[in-house]
Amino acid sequence: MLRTFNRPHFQEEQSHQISQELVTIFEKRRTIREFSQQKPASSIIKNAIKVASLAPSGANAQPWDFALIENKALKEEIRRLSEIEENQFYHSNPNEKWINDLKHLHTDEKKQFLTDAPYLIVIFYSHFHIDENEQKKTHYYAKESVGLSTGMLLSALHLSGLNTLTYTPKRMQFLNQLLERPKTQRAFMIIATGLASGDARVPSINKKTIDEVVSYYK
Ligand code: IYR
Repeated sequence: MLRTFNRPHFQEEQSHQISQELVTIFEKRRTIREFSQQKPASSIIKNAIKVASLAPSGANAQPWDFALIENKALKEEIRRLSEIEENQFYHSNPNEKWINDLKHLHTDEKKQFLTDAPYLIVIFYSHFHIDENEQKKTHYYAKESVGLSTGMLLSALHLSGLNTLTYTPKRMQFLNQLLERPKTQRAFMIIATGLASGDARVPSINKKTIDEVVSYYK
């Protein structure tokens, strides 16, 4: 069924001003690896997840599922299992080129942020679900959809004043066992969030300019 869309009022001047402010705000977003112990209210994280859950998705299947983790023992276990994965990654010959490409980011197999950050959000997605009539329902474009949702989550957290780290150990199956997720769910990403520590450092990297990323067809 279709219904009328309540079109928001568009005022070009205001729209332009907001778009300009967003550029300034998002230019300040950085991936943070050093977190303070200070814990923002969980309501902020929950609201950001609510925003993420409003993302568009293939056939509106909403193929995402979020695990919001504050539990200390669970974070320690995620860190322990991630560091096992990372030890293999950083000390394996076939990954030499990849590791070399990461040098400027100063990452290594130690993942202290997984225990320092007050919150870890694990985003899962699935390619199908079984509905109430035992019918298999496909989630079209599940990975694209969960990518959109994750982008909205990062944006919502950033606009709420929180810092984030996107983390993807090469193999994430251990998260299924640990978080008691069905086999149909796949871990997409771990987001560590909270506030950067006062002395947090970030790599000196540049983003491409607008003209490097857009071609105009007028
Ligand atoms: N998962 C590893 C390696 C790593 C991979 C990419 I691509 C990065 O942008 C950064 C790190 C790690 O987190 O150390």
